[in-house]
Amino acid sequence: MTTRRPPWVLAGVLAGLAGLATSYATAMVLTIRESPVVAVAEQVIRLAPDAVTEGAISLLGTLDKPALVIGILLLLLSCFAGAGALARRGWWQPVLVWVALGAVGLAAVMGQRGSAPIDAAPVVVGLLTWVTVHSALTDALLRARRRPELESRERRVFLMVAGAISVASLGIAVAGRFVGAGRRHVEVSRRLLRIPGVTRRQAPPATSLGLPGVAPWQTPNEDFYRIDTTIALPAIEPEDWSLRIHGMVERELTLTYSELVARTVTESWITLNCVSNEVGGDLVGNARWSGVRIADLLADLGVSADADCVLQTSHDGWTCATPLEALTDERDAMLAVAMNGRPLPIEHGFPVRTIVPGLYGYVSATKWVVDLEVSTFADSVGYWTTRGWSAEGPVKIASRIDVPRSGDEVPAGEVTFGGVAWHQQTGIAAVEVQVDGGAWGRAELGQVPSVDTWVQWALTVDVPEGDHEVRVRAVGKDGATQTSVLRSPDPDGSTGLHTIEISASA
Ligand SMILES: Nc1nc2c(c(=O)[nH]1)N[C@H]1C(S)=C(S)[C@@H](COP(=O)(O)O)O[C@H]1N2
Ligand SMILES: [Mo]
Repeated sequence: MTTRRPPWVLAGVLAGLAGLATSYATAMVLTIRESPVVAVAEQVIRLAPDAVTEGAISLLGTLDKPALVIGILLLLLSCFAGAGALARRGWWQPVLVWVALGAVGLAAVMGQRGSAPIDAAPVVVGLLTWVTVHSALTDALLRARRRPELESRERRVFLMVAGAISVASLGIAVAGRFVGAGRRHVEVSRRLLRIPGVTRRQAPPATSLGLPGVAPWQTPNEDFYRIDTTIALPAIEPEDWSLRIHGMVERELTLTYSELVARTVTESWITLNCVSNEVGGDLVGNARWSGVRIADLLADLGVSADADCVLQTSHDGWTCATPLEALTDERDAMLAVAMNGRPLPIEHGFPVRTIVPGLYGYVSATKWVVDLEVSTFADSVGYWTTRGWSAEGPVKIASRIDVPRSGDEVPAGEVTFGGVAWHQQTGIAAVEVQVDGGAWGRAELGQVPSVDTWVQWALTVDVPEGDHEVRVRAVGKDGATQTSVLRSPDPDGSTGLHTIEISASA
């Protein structure tokens, strides 16, 4: 056994399969994605030249994708076996194989559209399992090599451990599939859902300035930023969802999903942003939200005159306290059921979330919302307000330069700068750009349907050769100019002007 190769190869293969099993189980339980192996297959399809994909399709018909996955699995098996064989020469020998496969896996999962940090978990868990099991098994083999007199005992140990690992891996993979089945089923329900009153496609009622590199006015769902405190996304079937509205009201109300969508559905373009966004950051997006106005719901319930907030609770236990006024005034604060014409993506709160124009998400935009308690700020604290963030979170005026990027080299002469600016509930009157502390130039603005969305801006400036510092500021429709005072996001949103450095060459 000590000199023969097969046990080493077997150890490598079993360890790799154990890693595949935990990786698959992690993907099923924690994400709404397929396993990393499928992610790699998708990247291969994406990166392969069209001729190759077309050739594969004509050769294999609709079997091209399963065939690709099987091919990747066979390649993985040979890597596992190779790592095992390498370990015979020294425990560190397989390290390169681990690093290489880990890197490919991570690149594939993080390169998926709309990937989130959690999508790395299956690769990390799988890799750790592989390395740990591999080391445990090859350890037994190394011991047998050192003590030939114990060989038959070590072999028994090896075989027992190997058998146990095989059974455990299979169990983990099956259990993962089982636990994740709920979320997968919700994803199917979501795709099949048609909500009356939700327009599938609608041209953005805004003019795009058409400057490449500037954030598109409408943020696609897959590119919309994501903030959540939960690890496993809530999986809620629409028919299992209900919302209780209670507290300081004369009449309580419990709404089912079908009762909710039977009401009048309002559609509104609203820019949502996160209080944690740094100056120039991208925790902001603009979408068309469809839902039921909260003001209309509350109007029938007899809200007490002493109430000043609504404590919102999500299915995952997240909470926030929202000013009652923002939920009852003219703005389109809503229980949203669709985003850009599609049922809410699970990660954005399916089946129902709150959207309140003009407030940061942490005090208003409850995903997977299940409970609204009319109350007072004196009696309510939300998740983030117990962690040092301010109780009130009105959105601050902000502007961002998207092109050129900081650090870019541009040809000297006419340079077109462009980006976005927002001040929900107030609106943007002007955007101004300044080069090297000179005079502020007024940018052209795109047309927008309301004060609740961001505005694209563009300005062409003559830039001489050399290094330059460029800043942007917005002026609100209330006449107030964005402050240049730099403040960190904590406790109620960052301030300061987005500044980039570029160098212009002849
Ligand atoms: N249930 C739940 N809702 C939540 C959060 C959360 O962590 N859990 N994060 C909030 C924060 S801080 C923001 S900025 C927005 C982000 O919404 P998005 O992930 O759809 O962009 O959701 C809000 N709603
Ligand atoms: Mo946020």
